[in-house]
Amino acid sequence: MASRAQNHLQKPPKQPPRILKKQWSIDDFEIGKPLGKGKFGRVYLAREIKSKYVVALKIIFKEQIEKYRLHHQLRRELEIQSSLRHPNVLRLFGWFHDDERIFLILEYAHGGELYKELRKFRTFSEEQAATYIASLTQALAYCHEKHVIHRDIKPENLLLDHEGRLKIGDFGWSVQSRSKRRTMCGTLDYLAPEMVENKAHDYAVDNWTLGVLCYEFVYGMPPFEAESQKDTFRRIIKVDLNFPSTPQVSPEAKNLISRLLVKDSSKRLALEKIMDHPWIIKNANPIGACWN
Ligand code: AK6
Repeated sequence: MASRAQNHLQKPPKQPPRILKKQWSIDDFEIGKPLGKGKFGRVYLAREIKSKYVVALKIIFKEQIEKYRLHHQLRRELEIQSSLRHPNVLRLFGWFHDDERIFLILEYAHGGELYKELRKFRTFSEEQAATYIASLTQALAYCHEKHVIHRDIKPENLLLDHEGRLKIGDFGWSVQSRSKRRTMCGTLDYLAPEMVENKAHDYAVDNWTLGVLCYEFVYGMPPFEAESQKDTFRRIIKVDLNFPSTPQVSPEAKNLISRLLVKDSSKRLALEKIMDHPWIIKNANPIGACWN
């Protein structure tokens, strides 16, 4: 008893919180099952041994980064991303490296990839679609405020947490998306006309992509899908938008889509206005989670 009282009187040793001091290493983690292959590396389920905290650990080979001379860009992007804190933006908790590899400590989204859900159910209900669009809108408004733009917000990059909340799980870097555009088919689908035409672009590219996603969530396919890249390109720059008669979609949803898929980027509905749109007000779950 006496010793405890004495301890109580002792000044606690001045020590910065563990999280700030900590230099992570691979030995701090137990590695689990692979979660997938991303650009420049693989992602594994992992657990920080001491705290038992479950994370996603992305392993990037330095050789790859050096080959594409991405070292400075990667560093800068990681600094920015680790400062982002939003319930709908996947967290980057930190990073460390050894001789050959760079490790990113990422938030683990237990619900997995949104596009798998979309493929499974083909379409989402308007309530679910509006909830995802509202979550995305808020995440993007936050990112724009922090001057982070051109997020690669196609369904493959959207994750769901254990409560069904949407998380933007990936980030579109200019270098990344340029190389992707050359090597991957179908990625044109989500790009704004000014981007496919290689013109100057700004925050409004994300508003276009919201329109594309909203369409895909309710119709089950992106609006400008075509046999070839060339045809998709043509349909995007013409804004060749049509609404099939099935599945049946409310006029309010079509209205929102039409106000986002506008060629003139300055005339696209602003993010704040999306949150006030009747379709969002009527359908979105304000908690931002969907329990099916
Ligand atoms: C997968 C899941 C979680 C997580 C904040 C690399 C880079 C050159 C990121 C990145 C930050 C940076 C990078 C990637 C991500 C992801 C899926 C998302 O690689 N940067 C090389 C330049 C830049 O996020 N994000 O990779 S990994 C995760 C799954 C699968 C199921 N549940 N939860």
